[in-house]
Formats: sequence, C-alpha cells, structure tokens
Amino acid sequence: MAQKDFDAIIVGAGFAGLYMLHKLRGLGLTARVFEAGDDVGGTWYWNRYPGARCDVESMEYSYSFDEELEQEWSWSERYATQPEILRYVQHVAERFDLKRDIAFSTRVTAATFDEASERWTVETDRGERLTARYCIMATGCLSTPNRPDIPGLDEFEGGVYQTGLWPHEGVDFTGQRVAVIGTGSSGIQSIPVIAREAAQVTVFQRTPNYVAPAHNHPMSAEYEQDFKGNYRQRRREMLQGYFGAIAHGHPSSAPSMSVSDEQRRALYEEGWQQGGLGILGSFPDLLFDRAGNETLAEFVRSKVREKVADPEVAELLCPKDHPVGSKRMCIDTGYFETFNRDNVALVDLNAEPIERISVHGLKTARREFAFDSIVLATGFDAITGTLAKIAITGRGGRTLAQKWADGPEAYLGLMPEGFPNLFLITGPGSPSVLSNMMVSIEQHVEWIGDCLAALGGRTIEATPEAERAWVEHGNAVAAATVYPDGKSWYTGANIPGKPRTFMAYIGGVPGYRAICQAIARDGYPGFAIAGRASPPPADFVALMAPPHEAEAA
Ligand code: N01
Repeated sequence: MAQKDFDAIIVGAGFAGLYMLHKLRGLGLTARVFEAGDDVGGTWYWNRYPGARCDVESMEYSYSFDEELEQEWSWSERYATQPEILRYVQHVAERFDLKRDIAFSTRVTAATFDEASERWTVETDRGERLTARYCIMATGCLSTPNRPDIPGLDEFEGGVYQTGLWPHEGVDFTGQRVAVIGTGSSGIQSIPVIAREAAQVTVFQRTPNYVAPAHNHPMSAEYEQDFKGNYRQRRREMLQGYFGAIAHGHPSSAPSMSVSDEQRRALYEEGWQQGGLGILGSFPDLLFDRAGNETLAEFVRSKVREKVADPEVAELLCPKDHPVGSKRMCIDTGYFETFNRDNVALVDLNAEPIERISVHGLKTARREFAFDSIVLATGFDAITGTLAKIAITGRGGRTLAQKWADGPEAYLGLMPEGFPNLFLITGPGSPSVLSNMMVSIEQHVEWIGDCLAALGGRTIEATPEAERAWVEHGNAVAAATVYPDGKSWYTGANIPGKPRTFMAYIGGVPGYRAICQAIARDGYPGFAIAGRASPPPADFVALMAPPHEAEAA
C-alpha cells in the first residue's frame, strides 16, 4: 500500500519545492510533493508566452547549493529564455532523482491541522488524503493568473490566451489581428514578438511602466569562466546585494540629490547602457527619496521620447503616476521601438475604458475593434492568490483566508500564527519578489531545513506577539520607501476587492538574512516549540548587522 504519512508534505514543484525536497531527503526525512502541472518548473512551466525570459542575469539565477551543478550547467545568454530555464529545472530534477517523490497533475485542495495529533492532513483533487507533521507551501508568488472580469470575455469567438497559462504547443499569430491587454513585464516581453508575426497588434494600456533595456546578448565564454572560477565569491557578493544580486557597474554611495545633474545623468546613462534592473541601484536612496526617484523617472521618460517616433504615443508610454520602482520595473528588448511599426497601435484605457468584449472583438468607450485573438497579459493574484485557493485550516478551525481577510501576516514571512508546523517559502512579509527569487528561495529552504533538524519532530508555531512585531517592523520599513505609492500587485491593488497592504519585506536581503540567522542561533525567539513560547527579539533592526559586525560590536 502506498505510503500515507510523511514527515513533510510540500506543495509545488518549482524551484522552491524541488530544493526543499532535496534538503529534506538530506536530513533523512520523508516527504511527498504535490504539483498541479504535469512537470516540474513552477512559474517557468506555465509562463510559455512568446518572449518570456528572466530579468535576473542567468549566472545569478541558478541554485548555489551544489558546486558540481554550478560547474556543469552552461547558460547560453545573459538573460535566459523560459525554455532554457525550464530545461535547467528539469535537469536538476533528473540529476537529484527528485521526480519519484512528486505527484504531478495533482492539486492540493485542503490542508487541515489536527490539534490532537499535531499533524496536517492534506487532500488533493484526486481524492488522496495524506498526513504529515509539517506542511511546506512552495506555491510561488506569481502562480495564480489574473483573468480580468471584462463583460463578454467568455463570448469572444476567437482565441483568448493568458500569458501565465500559455498553451504548450504555442500560438501562431501569423496574419491575425491581435489585442494585447496589459503592459506589465509579460506584455512588454511578448508584444514585440507578437508584432513581428501578426498582421495587426493593438495594445490596450491602463498604466505605462518604467522599462530599462535588457541589452541581452549571448553568454561570453570569458564571463562564464570568470564566474565559474569565482563562484563562491560571486555568491557572497549576491548575498550582500540589497536585492540578492550583484551590483554591476559603478553605483554611487552618495545620496542622489547630493551630486550635480550632469553627474547623476552620467550614472543613469551608464546603468542604461549596461542594461537590466541595475539602474535602480545607481544611488542608494532612489527607492526612499522621492525627489531623487523623480530624477531617474524623468531620465527613463527622456529615453522613451527618444525611441518613439510619434510624440503623442511617446507621451502615453511615459509613466507619470507612480515613482520608478514602486511597481516592478520591466526590462525590454525592442518594446518601445515596436510602437514605430505600422502594424502596432496603442490604446489608452484611461481615455477610453474597455466597455465589453464582443463575439468578434472589443468595444471601448469610443470605438469598436475586430480581433482574431486576445492576449491577456493581465498579471497575477500575487503572493497570496494560490494559498487562498487551498482551504488551509489551523488552530481552532480558523482558516488562513479568515486570518488574512485584511491582509496577509506571518512571522518573518515564514509562519502565520495559529498554523503550527506550516511553513511558507517566500511568503508575505519576506523579501521574496523584491529580490532575486533564487537567493530568497535557497535562504528559506535552508532556514526551514535547519529548523526541522533542530526540532527533531517537535511542533513549532509563531506567537501572536512575534507576528505582530514583525508586521509592524515590516510596515515601518515599507513606509520609509516609495513602494506604497504604486498601485501594484505588491500591494494587492491589481485585484479588485483584495485588501491593500504592502506584502513583501523591503528591509533588504542581507538584513533579512541576518535577522533569520540570529533567530535560529538564539533558539527561535518569537516561536513556541512544543508549547514553550519565548518572546520575540526586542529590536529586529539590531539583528540586521551581518554576524561579523554584530560580534565585533
Ligand atoms: O503582470 P503585471 P505581469 N484591464 O501585474 C493590466 C514577473 N515577471 O504578468 O498596471 C486592463 O505586472 C495592468 O494594468 P495596471 C515580474 O515580477 C517577470 O506583466 O494594473 N488592464 C498591467 O499593465 C512582474 O512584475 C518577468 O493599471 C489590466 C498588466 O495588466 C510580474 O511577474 C516576466 C486589467 C499586468 O501587469 C507580473 O508581471 C514576466 C484590466 N482589467 C513577469 N487588469 C521577467 O522576469 C490588469 N491589467 C522579465
């Protein structure tokens, strides 16, 4: 008879779930993974839209836990495409023989904590019921696509494609009239590719985004060899980066408004020429100082005006209603130039909102359009969306949905209070989507692994006092930044009715990591272990210094 009880159940077989499984095996613990897709890969399994690629450099967007794996894998481009990343994940799954513990095409529907046995019962859409001491949610932050509630969408007789649920066989747009709704990262990557294929592309834009050029190029053998020859040092540099990535170029350590306009522009120009998201780190205060932020915003707008031939279209493509970085900055390959093509048109939804989708097209407040296909690049119910679809019940019969009705809360972003032995990987209240996800995933997996080893099977849970203190600390850190100014998926603003809170932790990767390390080292203050609770640290900020600095202090 198939095994029904495990040390741990892991939900999701993306980067987080796979490494968690590998880690638990190394600890001698039994684990079962459930995955909705029919293969590994998580976000890189589902997001197969044309032009999909990562906005973190390939050499930095990979696992660091195995040196042989680091050395044997070669990335072909500066920024890897979705198919290449998927091949990498599949390679990892094969290499570490992970698939034998994964149930594919299986969605977890419920997870219930039994207070008497202190175990989780997990149920799936295939009617399975398994139990485990620990339940680990590796469900991803961008794994529930947002299908907008546009009247008539279901009546459209052409093809409707969501970027986050792209057909595996691909879509041939040759000769078609295509509507693309949404201009976030997914739209910005896919629109130039679709425009090369389709007869006509009409882009429906609600909010323009700040976009930096990717300047993608084939991986140079020299760069790869240098990186591989110095991997440990490079990984350390990544851990020291505020966002878990290496700061390339020459970022200033001076405040942005303390230098001359010429010096500032020269630094932005260097970041622009280098490409990628690094331009946001040109000065240390760009995400904190609104005046400084506006200088970068205006620099980006000046680039849009240079690239787009029609001044009216250029102006519509210039973001003006939010600070740069407060919504996720995008990186592009030929996005703005695409609007110089004869077969591409931009529709400003602020001037003419969509009224409805019809059988053959779309009607705005001003016009009617006929389309063969509609692409929904409309994003995700981010960070909490996938957890909300699982009926997760903790102590006293309280569900996670009830607990999070006014916004998600979890101690360290790792454990929601009232849900013993339930861990979240890159959950709300942790750096997650504000960092190189690979770095944050590995940090959480390793922290959880160390924690389970220390527990030896005992029950752990966050105390209400610790969770409150962590949420207050996270809110205070966020309030000092420009992030809350953006109506973004970071704040739930993209989903009608979703509570508005800033969901990630913006204290930076090194500081967050230091806090988590200190908490593990000090015997897990703020948690109750086997019913024995200890108070949370008096001051999280004091724990943020890297260990060597704290020891020297
Ligand atoms: O989603 P988004 P995404 N009517 O939410 C619009 C990561 N990612 O899939 O801004 C009309 O950013 C919406 O408008 P507005 C990355 O972290 C990374 O593009 O809400 N429009 C917006 O323009 C990224 O941030 C990579 O006003 C509607 C767009 O749809 C995250 O995933 C690649 C609408 C959604 O943009 C999400 O990116 C891709 C409606 N009803 C994704 N509803 C890379 O690594 C929504 N919109 C490069």
